[in-house]
Amino acid sequence: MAKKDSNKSTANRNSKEIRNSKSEIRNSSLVAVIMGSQSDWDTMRHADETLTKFGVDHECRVISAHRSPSLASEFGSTAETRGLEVIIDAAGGAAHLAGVLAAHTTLPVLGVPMRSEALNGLDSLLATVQMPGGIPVGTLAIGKPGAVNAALFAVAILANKRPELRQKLHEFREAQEAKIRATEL
Ligand code: RP5
Repeated sequence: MAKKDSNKSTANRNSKEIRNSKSEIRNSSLVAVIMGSQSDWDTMRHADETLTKFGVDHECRVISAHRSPSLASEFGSTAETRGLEVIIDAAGGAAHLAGVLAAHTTLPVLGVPMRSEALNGLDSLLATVQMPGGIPVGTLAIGKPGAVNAALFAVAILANKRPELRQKLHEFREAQEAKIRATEL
């Protein structure tokens, strides 16, 4: 079981458990990026890259609400005690993964609807966003923008108690603005 280390001033926690595999379960992760299928990775790697850019310890895993229901239940039920603080969930089609994980944890769950073949992601969007009252899922945009914004939202949540992350968010916004101001057509 993860022991929370409130004395750390950075988002990175030194941990013996850290190795290279993205899907390894780590006791140091603050954010979990979960997706329903490996086919979601091409989109969700943008969440991974954004979290890496901000230096946030995280793990990326495939867990399916319908293909591996007991794993989804186990992951959601143990997320809080493992020390995770935010869960990002991506799924496509009848996208119930975020809702299922949210049902098992009180941690903030951010849903990213995947672009689908049949309905171009509208099915995923509605399935993720239309949670009945009582179990919230914060739903982002379909596809890559949603993946990036879910990671930024996770950073913003973590930044409430981590001034160094707040500073990085300010710098990120400033860099974006500078780029727009410098744009010549
Ligand atoms: C969902 O079904 C996944 O999240 C994915 O977006 C979609 C299709 O999965 P695959 O058939 O490509 O594995 O569960």
